[in-house]
Amino acid sequence: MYDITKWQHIFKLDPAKTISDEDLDKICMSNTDAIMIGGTDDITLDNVIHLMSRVRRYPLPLVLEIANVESVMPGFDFYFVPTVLNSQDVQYHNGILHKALKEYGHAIDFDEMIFEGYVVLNQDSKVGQVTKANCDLTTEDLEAYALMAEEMYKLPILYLEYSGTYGDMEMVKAAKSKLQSTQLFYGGGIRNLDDAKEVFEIADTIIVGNVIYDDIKHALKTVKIKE
Ligand code: 1GP
Repeated sequence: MYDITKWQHIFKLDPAKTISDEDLDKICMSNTDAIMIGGTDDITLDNVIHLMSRVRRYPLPLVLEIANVESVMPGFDFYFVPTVLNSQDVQYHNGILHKALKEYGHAIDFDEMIFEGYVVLNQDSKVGQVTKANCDLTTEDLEAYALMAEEMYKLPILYLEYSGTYGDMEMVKAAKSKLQSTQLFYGGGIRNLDDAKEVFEIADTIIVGNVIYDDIKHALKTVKIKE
């Protein structure tokens, strides 16, 4: 019912962080295309269900970006399943996924599952550390990952994850240059509308996270890329 390929802007909410009802209302009524619930640390069944029930009152697509098997629950429109292409730990390629499918494969509606190729580009970020990502990449390295996503794995999404820091636009351009069918997501360090516009000139979809929690006014303005 929802067409992910048309999404241009996503707000990512971290279930381990606190957001007031007032700010949540502004985020959900902001004309963003979707809300994604996701994070790296302290993602539990309890905090995911709590945030989901608060966001569910609003008529917009809701995605769970799966951080661990323990916090997965029914009730989302989509489940984004990351595979970290530059992780040096096989768990983050397909190890966790294998375990999950072994246990729950019979009960999964695969139409709701979206496989998301991740390239983590901020070594100091939590996700960089946890997944043991090799972030020391040249534009040629990144182009090869983009080809891997587009031509080999045929992934619907390639997500450049700069989490917490604003990325190198030359890298974003390099990834984009190899993509046609695969949708390019960019997340990391978008703090205001100017950042959002710059990234959105290259990427298909931008993800705005942290700034929601420390500068809601500027966070809301990033949605203006859609105008
Ligand atoms: C994090 O890509 C998202 O997973 C967004 O990054 O929190 O830096 O906006 P920021």
